[in-house]
Amino acid sequence: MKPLPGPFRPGFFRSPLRGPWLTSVLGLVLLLSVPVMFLTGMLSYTAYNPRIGGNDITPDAGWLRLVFFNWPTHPYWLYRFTQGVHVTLGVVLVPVILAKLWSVIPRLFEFPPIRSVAHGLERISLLLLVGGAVFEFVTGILNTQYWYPFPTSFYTAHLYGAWIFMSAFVMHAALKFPTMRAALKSRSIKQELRTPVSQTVVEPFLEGGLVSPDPEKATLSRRGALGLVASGSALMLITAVGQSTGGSLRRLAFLAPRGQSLGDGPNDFQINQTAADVGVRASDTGDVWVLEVPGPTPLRLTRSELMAMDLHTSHLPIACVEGWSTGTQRWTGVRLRDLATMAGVSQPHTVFVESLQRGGFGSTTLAANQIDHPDSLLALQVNGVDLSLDHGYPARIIVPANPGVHNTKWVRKLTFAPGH
Ligand SMILES: Nc1nc2c(c(=O)[nH]1)N[C@H]1C(S)=C(S)[C@@H](COP(=O)(O)O)O[C@H]1N2
Ligand SMILES: [Mo]
Repeated sequence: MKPLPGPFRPGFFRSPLRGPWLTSVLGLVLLLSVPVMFLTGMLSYTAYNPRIGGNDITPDAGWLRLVFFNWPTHPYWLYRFTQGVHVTLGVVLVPVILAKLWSVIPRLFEFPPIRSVAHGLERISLLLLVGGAVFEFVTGILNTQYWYPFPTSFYTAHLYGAWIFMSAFVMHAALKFPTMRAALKSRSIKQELRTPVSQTVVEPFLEGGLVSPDPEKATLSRRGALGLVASGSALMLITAVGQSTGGSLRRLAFLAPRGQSLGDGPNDFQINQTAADVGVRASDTGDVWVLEVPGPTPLRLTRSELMAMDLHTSHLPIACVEGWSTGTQRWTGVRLRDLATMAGVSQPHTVFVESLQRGGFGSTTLAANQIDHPDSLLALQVNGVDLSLDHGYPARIIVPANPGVHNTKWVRKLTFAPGH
């Protein structure tokens, strides 16, 4: 028989580091972190409160959204935290995923590709595992970079992809757990982290295993390989995390498109979409603007009438689904619950918020707990001055723990639905 071509030939991949131990160390990191990605990702769907109004961004997904409760308003930094973890951890795991794929690449070229029914099923599950992982990381990172080259809704694609990835992940983890345990016990990590390249030897060869039948001499120790992955992840961490945490790390967040500071003025913090981006004209926000609040006592309030009302100040961040946060700003405005009372709606069930912007993110529905919170405002000012047009002048929503996208800018109408 002719020898198999290229990578299909056993012995084509010759790294002496490749073997069950290294794969298992990387596998353990993913075993601990991928469930955190899944949990924080699912919480993001809950945070949109899809059960009320038109908030559902993944219609038809049914129970796949795993939404069991309305999103809380305490602690006020909740969404900043869960979404910051989701996006930052996602970026930090990229080097680990790449290393894990490198460590098992000979498997891709197994020959014959399918040896039995059981082997065929295992190969399909690996296709879903690797395909699912690559799909989730690629779509997630493209989304944080505001680049949408995919034909369908990001939210729907990322949600369905997550289920495919997680199903294959759970199966893979269960099947490989004994192998991983045995491999991790086969050498001590402490010892391995002390072994220089000159003493780095290949793991015992097993027919059909990951170890090369024809290994080269080591040019890198396992310590070096793990160090390379860890430094890659550390680099990703420091160039991403500042977009959520703020502080001095923010200046380093150069991988984050909305991450870095924009200046020191009261309105100088991140803007997601400017008024011009979404077609809101300054002329619609001047003297012609009134806030409409239908109800038993319908209200039509000018901006100066709103400014003359009982004003309240809240210290809250805006936290976007893309992972960045503006940090805490000082917002001043009228409490949503006061507006409901004035319009004659007691204990409102929801409020439908409409913006001068038609379509896009121009409307949202807030839940009863969000309306009731004393820090939930129709904000008129930020950091002691009027909102800038790009931050939502004449008035915008700000609610504790709310995903940024539901803090609607350029509000023109609030419709409170009576409770039961
Ligand atoms: N009307 C309207 N409101 C909006 C948006 C929008 O596009 N249109 N963007 C939302 C999103 S996605 C975020 S993260 C926040 C950002 O607020 P900022 O631009 O003031 O930082 O505004 C929200 N409010
Ligand atoms: Mo956002």
